[in-house]
Amino acid sequence: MRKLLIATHNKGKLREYQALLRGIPFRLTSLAEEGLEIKVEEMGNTYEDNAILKATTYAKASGLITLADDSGLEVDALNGEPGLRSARYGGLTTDEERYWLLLERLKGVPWERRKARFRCIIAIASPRGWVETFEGICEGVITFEPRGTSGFGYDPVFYLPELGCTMAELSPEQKNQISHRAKAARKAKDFLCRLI
Ligand code: ITT
Repeated sequence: MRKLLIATHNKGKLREYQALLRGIPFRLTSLAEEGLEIKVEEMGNTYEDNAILKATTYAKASGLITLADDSGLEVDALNGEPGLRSARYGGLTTDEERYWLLLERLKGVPWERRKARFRCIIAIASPRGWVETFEGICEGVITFEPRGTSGFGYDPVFYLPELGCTMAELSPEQKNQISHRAKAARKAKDFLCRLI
């Protein structure tokens, strides 16, 4: 079976793709498994630019069809921040520090002005040069304090009004039904199935 490289250094993302892409006609492999140590600097001005940059760089380096995602959290009251900078918000190193910084910056902002969305752009690139992108969005509200221990990143502070809980209070299976990444992955999965 052909291999598909999931090009991410984020363990949470990798875990989710292993579940989200179950059943595709590819065997999934990772940067660690392929011994790829190169780092890609995310210099683009859009999620799409960065996703394409990551997917094409690792496709060339590995010779494999490669999937990368660029994703982030956009908070309306902060004019879309942390956005593209979600992974390095405030120059802080842990997920926990970053979501506390976000809560701090939203201090005094009432519930009705705490709307936010997760956005995910998947890019799939081949070493031969083609590349395709797929988008998924998930709407929510930033809580006043963290709740839940599942998932990763900003999940503990991202409240889903229709479900009445945070993303971190969902099981991995439930998150993989409704998340931004799940929506983008559904489209990517259709594409990968048609590719063979
Ligand atoms: P790679 O570039 O190696 O894939 P990364 O973590 O640097 O890993 P991004 O540049 O795409 O990835 O940054 C995405 C950040 O957005 C991520 O680090 C989280 O802080 C946040 N994020 C993305 N998806 C999320 C999710 O499903 N739940 C919570 N936070 C998420």
